[in-house]
Amino acid sequence: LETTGLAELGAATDETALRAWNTKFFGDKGLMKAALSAIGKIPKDQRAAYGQEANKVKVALETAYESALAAVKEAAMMASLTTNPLDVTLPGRPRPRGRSHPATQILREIYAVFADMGFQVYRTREVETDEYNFEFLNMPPEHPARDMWDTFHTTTKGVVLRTHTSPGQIHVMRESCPNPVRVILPGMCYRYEAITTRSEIQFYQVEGLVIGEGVTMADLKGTLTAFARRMFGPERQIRIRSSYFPFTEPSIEVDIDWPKEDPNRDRLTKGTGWLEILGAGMVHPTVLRNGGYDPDKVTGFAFGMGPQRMLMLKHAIDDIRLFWQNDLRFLRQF
Ligand code: FA5
Repeated sequence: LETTGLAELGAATDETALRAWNTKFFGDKGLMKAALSAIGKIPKDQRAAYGQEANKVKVALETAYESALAAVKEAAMMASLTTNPLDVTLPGRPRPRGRSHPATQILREIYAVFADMGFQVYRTREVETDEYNFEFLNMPPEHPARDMWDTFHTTTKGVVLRTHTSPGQIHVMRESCPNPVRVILPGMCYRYEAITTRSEIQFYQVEGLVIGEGVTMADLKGTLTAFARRMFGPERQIRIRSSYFPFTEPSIEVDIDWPKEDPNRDRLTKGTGWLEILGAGMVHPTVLRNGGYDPDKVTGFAFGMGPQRMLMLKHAIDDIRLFWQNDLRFLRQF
């Protein structure tokens, strides 16, 4: 059996032939099994010797089979390597890497600055009722200040796309009252206005709201100054002008000075050297009351900024429409 086995194994030159050989000798109905079970017919005194001999044959054939199989596999691999040579020294193909949108990047920068000052991020809805977008913010239905925000109305009466992030103030107050508040509210806003290089119908705002005992205008000023320094560099000055919003009293607008050495200064600041970045003020007592707070016990400040306009300034981007056009030539620069 050993002689025929080895001879037939030698004749098998590929894996299929080897596997057929294995079935013939070691399969359930194979020759080796038959030879081993034949031990019952051997006279008792010869059985031990027969068994030993049979085992030797089995081991010899098994070992020969394993090495023949390994040799065939090795040969197959070498053949495939020479027909399809693989050059491991070639440089790899670069995988195109995605990146976050510039608007997302500037938002994250803003979150980081405010996080360091202890502000939490709070998200609220983009679809609001007229009450939250206007009335609770001290703008009753016929209030002329509503004209400041050209509004997208929905087919449901009294439901609008928020024109600013300020309605989030009311949500935060109603959830937090009577506790102090220190949050920023980032999100998308919508305005039914003419699209220009500086105005889109859809844009981000970041609202800020702080409420507590003894919160003053000085806190607002300090917070915004610290923010502007971190965002635009430690040399920057901020200028505070008085302004008007129905939901803050007093109200201010904040400009930052633009570096004198920047050749784009005049164009970016319309020749003034200053650039407006946000509106802000002390939360109006009526708004505090609408949020559930007692204006005799607590005060607060709020601000609303346009992160995309800030990014435009930092990088001298001269058209806000580039943000949503998804032109890769623009997006890849950030
Ligand atoms: C407001 O929306 C007030 N809610 C801000 C505020 C909050 C005041 C809290 C007081 C207290 P305003 O309409 O000025 O204000 O918008 C604020 C900022 O949003 C602007 O300075 C600008 O950066 C950005 N912004 C406004 N409209 C557009 C637009 N159409 N496209 C891009 N950015 C815009």
